[in-house]
Amino acid sequence: MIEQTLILIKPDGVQRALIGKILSRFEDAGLKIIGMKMQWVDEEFAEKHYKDIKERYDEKIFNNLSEYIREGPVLAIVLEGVSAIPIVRKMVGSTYPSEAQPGTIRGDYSHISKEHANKHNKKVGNLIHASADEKDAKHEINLWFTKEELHTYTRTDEFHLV
Ligand code: IDP
Ligand code: MG
Repeated sequence: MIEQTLILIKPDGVQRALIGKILSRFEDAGLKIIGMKMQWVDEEFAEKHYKDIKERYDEKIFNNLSEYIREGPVLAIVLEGVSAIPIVRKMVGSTYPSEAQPGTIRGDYSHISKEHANKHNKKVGNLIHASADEKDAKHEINLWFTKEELHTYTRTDEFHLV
């Protein structure tokens, strides 16, 4: 099934100049970029984007995450492709860089551990966000993009992808 999913290159990914490398991986895997913008996140927007995090984690982790995502501009991208949601999650890798497999974006470009981050109240600088499932993807795409900001076009290699 053709799916759409939202990714964010978080402030550390932008500041470390990893935008090109990260986007290449998705383009190379045949995922189509159908929307893209650079934006600062404010507190209210962070809460909307991470609406379930307060229930899943404690207040301290949420505040830390909210600060992290507001450290600098983020790049928001909508990717489209067959089974895009789970494929992109696999390419992104585990939440905690120290646990993320080599070959994944988080595994290849970051290494902080959850324990270290929590002990020193540091961010888990894991470079990228990706929608977890269909419900989150829908919510996040609607939050970040209007219909007019999402584009339809054909990639020249598209016949290889189906
Ligand atoms: P995900 O980004 O892999 O989907 P989630 O559990 O949805 O992981 O958590 C959202 C974000 O919250 C993570 O990407 C990370 O930046 C931050 N986070 C998660 N757990 C911790 C933690 O234990 N300490 C600090 N930050 C955390
Ligand atoms: Mg998540």
